[in-house]
Amino acid sequence: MFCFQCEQTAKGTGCTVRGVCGKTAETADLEDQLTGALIAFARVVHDAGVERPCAHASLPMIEGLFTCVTNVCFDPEAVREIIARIHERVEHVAESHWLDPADYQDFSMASLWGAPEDVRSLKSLVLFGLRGMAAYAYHARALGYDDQSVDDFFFKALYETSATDDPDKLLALALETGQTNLACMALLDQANTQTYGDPEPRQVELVVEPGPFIVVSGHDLHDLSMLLDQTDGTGVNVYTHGEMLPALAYPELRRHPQLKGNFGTAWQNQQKEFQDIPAPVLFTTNCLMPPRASYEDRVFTTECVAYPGLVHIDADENGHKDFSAVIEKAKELGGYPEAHAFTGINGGTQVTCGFGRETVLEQAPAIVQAVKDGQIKHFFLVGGCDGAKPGRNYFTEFVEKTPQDSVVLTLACGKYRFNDLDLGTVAGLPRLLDMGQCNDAYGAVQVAVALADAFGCGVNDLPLSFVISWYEQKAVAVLLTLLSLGIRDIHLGPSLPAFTSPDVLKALQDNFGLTTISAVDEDLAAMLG
Ligand code: FSO
Ligand code: SF4
Repeated sequence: MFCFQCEQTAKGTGCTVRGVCGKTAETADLEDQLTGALIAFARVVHDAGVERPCAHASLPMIEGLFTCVTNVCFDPEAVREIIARIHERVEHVAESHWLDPADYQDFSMASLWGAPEDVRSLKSLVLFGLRGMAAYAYHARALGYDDQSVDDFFFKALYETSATDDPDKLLALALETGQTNLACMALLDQANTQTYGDPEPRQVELVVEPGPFIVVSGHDLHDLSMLLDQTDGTGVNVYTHGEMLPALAYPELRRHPQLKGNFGTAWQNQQKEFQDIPAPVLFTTNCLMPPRASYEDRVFTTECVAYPGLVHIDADENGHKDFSAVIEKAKELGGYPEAHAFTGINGGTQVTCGFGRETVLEQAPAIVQAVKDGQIKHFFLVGGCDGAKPGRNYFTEFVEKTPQDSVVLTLACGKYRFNDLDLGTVAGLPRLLDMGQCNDAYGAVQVAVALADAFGCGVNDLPLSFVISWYEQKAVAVLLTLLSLGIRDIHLGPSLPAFTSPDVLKALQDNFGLTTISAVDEDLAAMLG
């Protein structure tokens, strides 16, 4: 096996024996085969002259890419099943366009991993960005939203990665991936807010009430919504975990009184947080870690998430999922006999969420005035993934040290490093504004653009600094989006991706001022200077 797509990759260079994430060599090799099949699929669609692949083609393409995201699928059988579906599609397209299916064998990923360093680096940037974007496209589609230009791009970009080794073309393709991901995140924003309303700010006490409950993790609001419909009136409460926390702010989800609050923190703490939990856990997406024996009988998966031996809940032909096994498990386990209070990473007893795009934009005139009056001097976007490796305390320290006359926007699971801190208020606003999940980077971009418009300048001229923590491929997609918008001087941490070759890194530094985090005080001084 060879895999170097995430931040925790072995020795900072690549997992070759078994994934640090727990992925076996068998599954990793199958995911390579799946990716090779997807490239062959893109090639046959290209050669057949199909300009607009329909939903029968786009859905398996999106599922195939999403399956390969870190901490999604650990189950070789699940990967084999999707490979078989892709092979069927390849044959179907070839035969219906008088092409020979034999010309569309799985592309060899070994040839990509063994390619000259810069080619491998640029192609990886594109491929991993596509995997991240596929997750967002998948969630939007679950709510009935799709965008043909996004769907087309998966095919076009995968085809291009097999057709060219030209570094300039590949760098342009990486930026186009970022641009398309902005459209994809806009689509998901539209899907979420049109279906569940605009998030509204809310304080969440870190307490689990007595009685049976279910913990829901991952990013998929549609799955949570179906579970809420099915738990109505059952006496079973529902708590979010990790990236599902922002769901607590959507009015249409909140109308279910059993959606009580949040349990636990970010994904990498799940093995500790779930070991004694008297409740089942439903994983709607990444980040799943190999479950310990102490709680594996309580973990359920759905969608592309799969792990051998865990109960997987599939949708029926109408898209309906039957969560009764999860609800029964909750009743059987019974929950805590008394209220169970816990704290965030820093000992805090509550967190605030729901500062989505609309809420922050409504405040824009007041924010602009506060900047003009000198009450707010700087904005920081401190967002991205959390992770297990050391070095991530940087983000806690960074936020703690941001000056009182600054605002910190945050999103994605990295916020658990500091979302229980009380940073106080500035100009009547909380200083820490949680904008939502990683895909809500779209909202943060809209806020930045609105501020730039209000001040008649570009985003890079604003007193705004980006401090991004990355772990997996959705963060790669978001980073490419920010770069495609020309946003400069992003600080990325805790380390740079193993898949950026020295030349590619130099190009990103020269063109965008991309840099890695160093010491908090130095970085802050540079940003405020
Ligand atoms: Fe985190 Fe995992 Fe949302 Fe990622 S839960 S690390 S960028 O999947 O997707 O932020
Ligand atoms: Fe290694 Fe990350 Fe790949 Fe898992 S996803 S095999 S940890 S590089």
